[in-house]
Amino acid sequence: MPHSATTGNTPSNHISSPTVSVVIPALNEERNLPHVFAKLPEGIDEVIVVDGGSVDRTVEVARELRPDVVIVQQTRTGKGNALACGFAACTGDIIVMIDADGSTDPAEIPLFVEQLVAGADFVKGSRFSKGGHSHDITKLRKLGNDGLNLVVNVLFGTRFTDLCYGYNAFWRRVVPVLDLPEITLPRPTDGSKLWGDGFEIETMINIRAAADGMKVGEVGSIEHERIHGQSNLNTFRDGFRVLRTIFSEYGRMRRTRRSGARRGGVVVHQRPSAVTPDAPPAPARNKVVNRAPAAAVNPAADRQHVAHLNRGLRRDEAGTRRADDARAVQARATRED
Ligand SMILES: Nc1nc2c(ncn2[C@@H]2O[C@H](COP(=O)(O)OP(=O)(O)OP(=O)(O)O)[C@@H](O)[C@H]2O)c(=O)[nH]1
Ligand SMILES: [Mg+2]
Repeated sequence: MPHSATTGNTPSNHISSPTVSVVIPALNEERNLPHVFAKLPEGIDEVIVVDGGSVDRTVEVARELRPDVVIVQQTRTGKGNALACGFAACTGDIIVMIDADGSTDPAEIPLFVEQLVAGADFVKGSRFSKGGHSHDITKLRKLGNDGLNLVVNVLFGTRFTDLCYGYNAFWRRVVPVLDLPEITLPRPTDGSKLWGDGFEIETMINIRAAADGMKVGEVGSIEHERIHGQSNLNTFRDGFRVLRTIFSEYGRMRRTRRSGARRGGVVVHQRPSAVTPDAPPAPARNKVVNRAPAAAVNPAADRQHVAHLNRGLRRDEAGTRRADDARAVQARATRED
């Protein structure tokens, strides 16, 4: 994955009718895909299903549901690697990442797109901000999520309300800034995962977006229970990986600042929610998300949504990310314990 493209730190995104790619990592989700695809809003330009070597009919079902679906086979294992492979295959202006298990509602995509069009670089779904809710999270995981969230907010000065939720959307030009593990690196022969290939990916992406000075917004999102099948996530093992990710990202941020790659302070002040009281009711959300008439998005109102978002780096600051930083990240791609 190239690391030299421009960052997402822009004062405004200047695209009112962006094309939208949806990336869906899937591991044995044949029974859930029909529910997910049925709720995709009209006007999505590209649907990319990243298969993790499913042993069921995930790939066939995806093709039956949507003949124009792009199927990507991931290069290693884990959700993180699946997402990196999916991002690399995207051609849309905007990338939305959702799950294949029915827990994330594709009908919410327009809310994310509207915030991006209004000027955000990166928009995070949140189950715990206004308009959000989870029908799925257990008390233990909520406790863990709250604790991890607090650690991040203290260390990075952010105001995330839901660190470990994987429903995000961002401009495609943000991808290189995320510095995800190179998809062409070989799969470890001992069966372990490269750092960033597992469920820590969501935390890594969220922190890097904020620490890089992007304008980060949050959208209230309702998480549903997985419809069929079992979770691939292990609360303690993956919770520990997330904690490790937080500290490793903190070190990364400090190294980057020391190296002078960024002159400004860390830019990290999100409001709990970017959803306003006059946000459209649920049925109205299911509208065309791209190539919408200009009137579908109220620029003035949406500016207010993002006015509170963290300050983006100036373009010249953003352009100073160094190649050696990218190499350092690769060098740190350590193996799973
Ligand atoms: N391609 C691919 N997809 C994966 C892999 N692991 C998980 N996924 C997909 O990633 C999404 C989220 O995985 P889940 O197992 O539901 O984990 P989760 O949503 O984080 O956790 P729960 O809240 O317990 O469901 C689903 O669409 C999975 O099919 C993987 O190794 N490869
Ligand atoms: Mg799930």
